[in-house]
Amino acid sequence: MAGRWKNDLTRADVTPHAAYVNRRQLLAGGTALGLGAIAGPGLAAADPELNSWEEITSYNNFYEFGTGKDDPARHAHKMTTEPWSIEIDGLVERPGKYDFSDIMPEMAVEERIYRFRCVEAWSMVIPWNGFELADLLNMAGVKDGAKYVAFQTLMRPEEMPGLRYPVIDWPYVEGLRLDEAMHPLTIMATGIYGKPIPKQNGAPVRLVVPWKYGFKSIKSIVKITLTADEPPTSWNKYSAREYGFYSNVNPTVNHPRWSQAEERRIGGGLFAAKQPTLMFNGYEAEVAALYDGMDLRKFH
Ligand SMILES: Nc1nc2c(c(=O)[nH]1)N[C@H]1C(S)=C(S)[C@@H](COP(=O)(O)O)O[C@H]1N2
Ligand SMILES: [Mo]
Repeated sequence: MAGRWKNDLTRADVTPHAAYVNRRQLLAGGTALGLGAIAGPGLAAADPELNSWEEITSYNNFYEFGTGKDDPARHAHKMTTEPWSIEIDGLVERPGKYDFSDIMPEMAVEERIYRFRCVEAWSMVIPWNGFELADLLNMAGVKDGAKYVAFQTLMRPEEMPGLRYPVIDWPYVEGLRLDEAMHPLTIMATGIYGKPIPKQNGAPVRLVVPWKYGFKSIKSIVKITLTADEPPTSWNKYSAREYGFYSNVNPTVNHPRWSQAEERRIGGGLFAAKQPTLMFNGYEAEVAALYDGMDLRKFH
């Protein structure tokens, strides 16, 4: 299984406009963290299982722009993303407002081809560009006593028509345990297919945690707070029974209203068979140790 996935997810060549600092790819199974699967340019044709630019940028969840899958693509252009800053505060050595244009030169941007699994049981394979969240947190300096990381999305009603509807308690907030945040698979994505990340996907910078359900991967981040206690998260506040703080992809723990055993791959076509959902979305070898001894049903 690991071998199959490795091959499926390796895109042997990149689009011509792509320029990467380096092209480490972190895939499920068999690939050593950080070292493996450096695909040289010009090896083979594009992997057919990679979702297309069109699919990735036209079927979205970004409720600040509306709850329809096409609302983000229709409305996100209204969001101003320049200038952009991220306030980093709480238990850090160097709190402050970090300008995005000052952060970027300090970060090593690389391509990460990840499976992406929404809690609604659809999935994609996305070639992100981004940097490790750990590098950003280390830039701010994590203080002893910090155990969690809280994230917040931009809340600007003039530019975000979905904020008129109290679907969730705005602003959108998310959180990770510090060890999850520091894990090398956890990235801040700034691009897709070597291009700047489109606004509907969370420009200019959004979280991507590939072993968790998609809603953990909070978009258009303006604030990061290091805390001692577990921070509130939007979907957990909405319904704690349905959406836990952890929300690790787990085919054996169903959503109260639907099964999580299988998923529909976007772009697979109307009659395509659903595919089995993988434990930790296929990243079990890399992340299972984070949850040693935890009851994954209780901490869902
Ligand atoms: N701020 C914010 N972040 C968000 C969401 C949202 O509505 N608002 N939706 C989440 C959900 S449910 C999913 S599945 C992913 C979708 O990311 P994508 O549109 O890039 O595929 O973003 C997540 N991050
Ligand atoms: Mo989602």
